[in-house]
Amino acid sequence: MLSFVRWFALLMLVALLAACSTDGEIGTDSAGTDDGAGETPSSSGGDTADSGDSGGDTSPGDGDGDDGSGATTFVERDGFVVMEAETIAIPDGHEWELGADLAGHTGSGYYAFLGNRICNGPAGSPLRYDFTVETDARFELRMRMTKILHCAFGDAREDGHCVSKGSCDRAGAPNEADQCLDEGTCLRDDLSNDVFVHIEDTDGNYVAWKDQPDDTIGDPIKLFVGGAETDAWRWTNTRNLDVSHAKWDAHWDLAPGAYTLVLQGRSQLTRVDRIVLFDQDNHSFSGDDAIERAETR
Ligand SMILES: [Ca+2]
Repeated sequence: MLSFVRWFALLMLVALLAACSTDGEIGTDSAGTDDGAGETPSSSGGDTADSGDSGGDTSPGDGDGDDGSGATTFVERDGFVVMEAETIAIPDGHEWELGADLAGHTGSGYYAFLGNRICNGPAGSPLRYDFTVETDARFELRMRMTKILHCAFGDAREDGHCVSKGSCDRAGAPNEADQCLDEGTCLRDDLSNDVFVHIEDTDGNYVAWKDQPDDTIGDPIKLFVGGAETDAWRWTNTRNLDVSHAKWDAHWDLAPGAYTLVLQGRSQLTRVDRIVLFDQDNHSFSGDDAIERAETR
């Protein structure tokens, strides 16, 4: 009888240990799921348009995994990396479209951003341009873009432009004489002129630009195109990175190696034709030259 009690107790002990072991396995599986299948935040932004200049809900390095990169790597040739915006495919669901109607573009066309509002909005719809450099140098980023005229809702001055800044709500395009004729609308020529940019290394680490303020490292940064012209192609200038209206040179000190330029949308209907990075230690930039150069890939 005693023997039976001992045998029964041993059986219960084994059953108890087995139950404990099962609990442990469940815990491990749960933690693993959290690590491996976290939800990727939406890159197309929410309803936070008109927020700050360098904001955005798309952190560098959180690529959607379907970004279309990998097929094309651009290279440095004679100090220049030359890329047509439209060479990289637009990933599914990203808010860009190929255009070709505006004359004077290079390559087969340009990309226009369809997200956000005409004033601004959060970073989203990343396009990734892989490139390599072979020179240890300071590279300057230039992008060929356009501004676009809009009719916005608001009060017009005598010349038809908006009093103050008008609204960010688009009321359509002006007529051929660049006038907004509808009641309660006015002309704006300071919109649809910027994107977000940053550079990553091959591990997805953020590569800061020269003298970048510490509190902006990791952020997509606004790059705008200036000038008075609209609906005309124009290169960004050297000092067109913008952090809360402070301007910075678009200069990165790069060691030889592989990188990715990440371009994201900011204001709606901004158009990007061509992108150049050049070794500004040893070369100078001219807009005509940058148009005539062949793509480097
Ligand atoms: Ca182009």
